Parts: sequence; C-alpha cells; structure tokens
Amino acid sequence: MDRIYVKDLQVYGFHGVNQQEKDMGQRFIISLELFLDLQEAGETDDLTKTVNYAQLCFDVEDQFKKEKYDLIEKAAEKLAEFILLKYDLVNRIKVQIKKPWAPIGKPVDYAAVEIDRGWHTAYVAIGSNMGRREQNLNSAIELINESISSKVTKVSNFYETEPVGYLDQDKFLNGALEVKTLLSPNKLMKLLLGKEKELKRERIIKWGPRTIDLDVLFYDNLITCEEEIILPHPRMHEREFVLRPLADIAPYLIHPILNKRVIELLNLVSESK
Ligand code: PH2
Ligand code: MG
Ligand code: MG
Repeated sequence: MDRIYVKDLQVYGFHGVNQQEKDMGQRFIISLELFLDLQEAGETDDLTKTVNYAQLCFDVEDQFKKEKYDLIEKAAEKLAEFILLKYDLVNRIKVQIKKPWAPIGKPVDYAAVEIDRGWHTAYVAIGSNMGRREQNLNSAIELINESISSKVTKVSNFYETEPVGYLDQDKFLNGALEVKTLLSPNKLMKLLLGKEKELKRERIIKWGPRTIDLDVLFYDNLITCEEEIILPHPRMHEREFVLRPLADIAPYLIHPILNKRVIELLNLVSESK
C-alpha cells in the first residue's frame, strides 16, 4: 500500500505523569505514516483525492494540545483514532511520539512509543428468536452504529430458520452484517456482548432462546485459537442459518482455513441435507 510520511513534526504539549510536565509542558516530536491509495491523486493531480499533509499537521497539533494525558501511549492512541476517523481515505496509520526532554535523569536521546492502527473488516452473524425478532435485529444494528469505532457497512436479508442444536424453542430470524471497525477482535467481541446485554439477552440455556445473538464470524483473514475468541467462528461452516445471509453480502469471501468461498460452503451444507 502507498504511504504518506510526516517526519518529526515538533509540537509543544502537556502530556506526562509528573504534574510539572502538565504545568510546564515540553517538546514532543511526532512522526506519522499514513497508508492509503495514492494512485488516483497521482493520475489526476487533484488534492482532494489524497490527504493534505499541511492540513494534517495543523490538525495533529490542535488535537495533541487539546488534552493533558499521563502517557504518550494514550496521546498516540487518540491521535491515531482522530486521523482514522477524520480522514476517510486513510486505511491504516503508524504514529510515533518522541519525548526528547523526558524527565528521566539519565542522558537519553529520547523516549518514544510507536503504534500501528487501522480499519478492519469483520463479519457478524445476528439472530433472534424471542420477542419482536426483526426489531431486535434492527436495534442491534443501530446500537453498533452508535459506537464511534465500529460501523455496519452491509446488512443481509433476514431469514426465518428452524432452531438448530437445542430444538425445543421458537424459530429464529437470522442475518449477517459487514462491520468496519477500529477495534481488536477482543474489543469487538466485548462491544457486541455489551450490545447483547443492552438488548436484554440472558444466558440461561446453551444454544437456547435469545432476544439477540451476535457472533463474530470473520475478522480480516485472521486465524486465532484464543479461548475468548476463536476465528473464524468454529461452527459457521456447518450452519446454513449463518452461511445463507452471509452469502448475500460476501459470497466470494474465502474461509482462511477451509480455503473455500462462502457460496461454496453454503452449497455444501445445503446439498448435504
Ligand atoms: N443459534 C444458536 C443455536 N441454534 N438456530 C438457528 N436457526 N439460528 C440461530 O441463530 C441459532 C440456532 C446458537 O447461537
Ligand atoms: Mg450463536
Ligand atoms: Mg453468541
């Protein structure tokens, strides 16, 4: 991916654990690496097709001086988020913050942090079989969109499905979402669990009735085996109620372990019935 660099922008700021740092301030040196497609700007010579790095430097200085954080980690996190939210063309950013005057009491050149953040694409299965099912699904979408760091970018059709697993319950309404997010997989999971709670989900019977269920199916091409979040979702390829809506919004997406497209997985489960 193409990049824009801003190297060693000097900003006087007030971040630091010591009160004196917050009162007196000090010099910070900020470097940015923006990942975005520069080809169109290169072809058209049009500033609106890229990021104006002059504007960026003013914005960054403004943002950096607005608050007083203890940590440069926090200042870097806030800058990365600010740039990713304000500049639509930027997919990913590295932010480095150096503190050449850090009150260390030892002769160092500087102390610094560097972080790497960006937009990720997740696919989420949604289901409900209690109360007003369609309204529950739509409320879940609205709640996700209320968070700044995650936006629903595609919504499948909703399908009425027979319960699978625990059979003595009402029919489900199932769908799938594409979500663009700045969150890590774990943070995204936590966000979705929080939204389930807001929609009065109670966990009583495993695979039992629920007002809302939100499951992360894919997160980029990531494969994980952590207990809190297994990716891709370990049972998604067996479930028609997941694959059919997912095939509406991402038929050609490739399952990174099975190496098959969503549409092929759907054909396999519907044939084997
Ligand atoms: N979810 C389950 C178990 N069984 N069956 C259908 N039809 N739809 C679901 O969303 C569903 C299910 C566990 O999450
Ligand atoms: Mg589920
Ligand atoms: Mg679940």
